[in-house]
This record gives sequence, structure tokens and C-alpha cells, in this order.
Amino acid sequence: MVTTTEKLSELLTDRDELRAEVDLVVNAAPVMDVHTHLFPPEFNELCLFGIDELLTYHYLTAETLRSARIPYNQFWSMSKTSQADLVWKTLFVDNSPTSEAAQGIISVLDVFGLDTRAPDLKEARAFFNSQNLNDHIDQVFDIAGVSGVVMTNDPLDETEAEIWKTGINVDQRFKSSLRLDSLLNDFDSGSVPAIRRLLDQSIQRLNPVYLAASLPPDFKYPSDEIRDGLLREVVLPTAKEYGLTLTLMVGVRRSVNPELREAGDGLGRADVSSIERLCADHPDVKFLVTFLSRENQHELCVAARKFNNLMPFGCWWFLNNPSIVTEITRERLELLGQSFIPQHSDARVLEQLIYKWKHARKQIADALYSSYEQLLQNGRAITPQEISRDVNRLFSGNFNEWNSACG
Ligand code: FIX
Ligand code: ZN
Repeated sequence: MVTTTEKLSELLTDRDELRAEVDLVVNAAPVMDVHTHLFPPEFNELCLFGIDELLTYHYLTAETLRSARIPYNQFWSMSKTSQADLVWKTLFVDNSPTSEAAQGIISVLDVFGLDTRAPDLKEARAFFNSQNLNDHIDQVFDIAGVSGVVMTNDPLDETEAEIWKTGINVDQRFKSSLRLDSLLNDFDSGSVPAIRRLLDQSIQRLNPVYLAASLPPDFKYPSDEIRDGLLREVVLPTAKEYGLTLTLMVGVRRSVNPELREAGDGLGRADVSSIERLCADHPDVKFLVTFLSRENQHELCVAARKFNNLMPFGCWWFLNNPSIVTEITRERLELLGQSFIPQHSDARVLEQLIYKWKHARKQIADALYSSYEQLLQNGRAITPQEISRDVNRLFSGNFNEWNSACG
């Protein structure tokens, strides 16, 4: 009789068995979601869930306003329910929901046994409105296989700040991060000491797992811009002092079309050598980095081969599409082995965790299987134990180790 230990260490020489084992392990492994815009119920209206929030997600409003010929201001003057009805009619009734964001809705409805071809949202609304929020969060985290999420917390956001001031006990699955966009990108007043004080207070109160900022494609380091000074005089010293990772999301062009509001951002190719110089100048700071442009992905992998304080993560936003995620993940496996974080959800609405991780697990399993299959062709078979080790490292180990190394 083959024991479990023997089975776990059995070499997988049969390709179908290998494929089945990779799928089994990838679909069962808990994942740490390193970047989201989710909030727990303690944050009241900031905690988004349900079909109306899912359908008015900015990815879907952008797609709807391409097909539904209505003026932008007319759309924004509609209630959220009416906007959701229009999104459903336009993308799911009058057209086939083939886009990744639309496929995501289908995956969520299907998981809850709801009609994915319904003419309207009656059934879906009744279902989501009948959920007990805390039970629903447990169920969604369980279905998605998510052990924890990192929030996006802006120290200058008044709604958030008011809630943090009350000294709330935040659900442990929701880790905080300190988002510095408004400080770094819209810096217009306040002295460096004042900003430092704000960071110290926020770090004391939120206990973040990392400091973070998104940066435009024209971000340069070093440069004589104010942002460069803030990085050198405030952000990097703070990261060093508190042993915090600095997470940089590079390549977003905000408000390319302001009429689309949150859906109006675009992207641009950025300068990876600026990140290389940051890593070189600050070897005692850990950088979690993602680029929005497809053209920057290969450069990022190569930069990470040069600097072991640089951890590439995620297929951000406009890259979070099956064909591109598989491409990027394979390239990273080929250039970095398992020393990267393959994906983050960027979820804004609770149930998005379900589809974003269901789809990501499929693409990551495809990329991993092709690596192991190639390894087999080249003369080395892998064991179930090794697959588990690799997947756990990709899904949570790298992030946990990265942050504990900083602690
Ligand atoms: O900067 C960011 O964190 C971006 O992810 C967001 O601004 C963006 O709106 C988004 O939700 C992307 O998925
Ligand atoms: Zn985000």
C-alpha cells in the first residue's frame, strides 16, 4: 500500500497525473491577496458587496459606455441600481459578456447558483440582499481560498480617518497599508516634518504591512521633482526606520478621460531603470513593484534578477486578462523561478475575490504545468510535495517572508 508520504514524494512522470496534481494544489492553496481596495464592514459604506456594486465596477462602466450610446452625464445622474440595470442589459443581454470583467460576473453568479442568462437582476438582487454580511464575507473568502487581503488606506481620506480614530478592531483578515499617492503625487502644501508626523501617526494607528504609491509613466528617479525629495527625505527613511516594504505601482495615467470618472485612467510605458536605481541606492529597503504596461514586464523581470530587494508582483489592472496573465507568469517562471508574487486581485467589491482568484488560479496552473512538463521533458520529474512547496511560496510565502524580513 502506497503511504501518503510515499505518494507525496512519488515522481509525477505521467503528464495527466502531473496536470491533475498541479490543478489540485493550485486550486486548494490559500492565497494572501497583496493589493485590494476592500474594506471590512467596520468601515460602513466603504465595504462594497452585492450585484449593484459588482456591475457598476469601473471596468464595466467603461465597457458599457462604449456600447450604450448615452451621454456620460446622463449615466452618472442615474441611481446605482439604474446604472447596474443598464450595464446588465448592455453587456449581458444585448451583447455576449466576453470581456474578462464581464466573465467575472458570470463566474460569481454561477458560484451562487444564480441564472447567468437572466433578463434582469431581480433574482440576483434578492439573493445578495438576503445575505448576512459577516457570513457572506466568510463564505466569499472560503470560496476564493483567500486567507487575507491587504487594503488600500489613504491617511488623507477623511471618511477613513474618522473611522480609524474611533479605535476600531479591524477583522484580522484585512491588513492595512499606507497609500501615499496624495502625498507624493498631489503634494502642494505642508512641510516635510508635518508629512513625517502624519506618517508616524498613521503607522502607529494603522500598523500597515507596507507603504505604497502608484506612480505615472514619466516617474523618474533621481529627478529634481518635489516627489523625488519626498521619497528621499520622508518615505524611504520612514520605510527604513519601521522596517516597512515600499510598494510601487508604476505606469498609470490618471484621468485620461475625466468624464469616465474612476473608469477614466489610462496607462503608459514607464522607465524601469528608475526602479533599478532606487533598489541600488536603498539596498536596505524592500520594494514590491508592479508595472501597468505590458511592455515593461520583461524589463521588470530582468531588473529583479539584478536586485534581490525587488519583488515583482501581480498582473495589474489592464494586464489582468487571461492571455496576458499566462504570458507574464510564464516569463516570470522562466526568469525568476518562484521568486515573485504572481497575482493580486485589486478587488473593490467583495465578491470579485471569487472570480479574480478562480481565473488567476487557472492561468497560474497553466503556466506552472508547462514549466513542470518542460522539466520532465528535460529529464527531471517533480513530486506533489515540491508542487505544494512552490505554490505556497508563490501564493503567500514570498509575501510573508518579504514582510517578516522587513519586520
Ligand atoms: O492605483 C490603484 O491601486 C489602482 O488599482 C486603482 O486606482 C484602479 O482604479 C483599479 O481599481 C484597478 O484595478
Ligand atoms: Zn489598486
